Amino acid sequence: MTVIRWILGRIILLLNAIFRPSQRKLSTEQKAAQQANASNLALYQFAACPFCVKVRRELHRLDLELPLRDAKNSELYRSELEHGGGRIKVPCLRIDEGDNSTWLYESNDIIDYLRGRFPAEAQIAQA
Ligand SMILES: N[C@@H](CCC(=O)N[C@@H](CS)C(=O)NCC(=O)O)C(=O)O
Repeated sequence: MTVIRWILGRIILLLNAIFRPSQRKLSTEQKAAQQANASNLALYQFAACPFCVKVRRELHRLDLELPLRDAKNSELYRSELEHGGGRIKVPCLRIDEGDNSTWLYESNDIIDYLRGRFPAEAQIAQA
């Protein structure tokens, strides 16, 4: 079962690398503004988890770079996820606001949140 899961994970990574989604075009200023706006976000994830791949593909589409925290291989990030979010399940988007953190689970909810926070129109308006 572990071997099958490993093989499936590699296939997912390979397909993801071959079929990259198209990326929106941001100017240097737009990209810098977007990155500054995203400075309180981090994605806890596993490299070969299909739901994490789905979220990373959305990040690519949005041309948004977030810290990717490997909760499978890093004891620190696994522990942060477990104690901060309440369970080890990925993907999970950590949203820091002051001393508080919101831990957003579910790939579809994360994608909806990112699309709402980084809409194309807002990028153009900031230009
Ligand atoms: N419905 C969830 C499914 C997430 C899910 O099942 N993630 C798996 C990895 S692919 C997980 O975290 N499993 C817990 C574990 O392996 O410890 C989503 O869309 O995010």
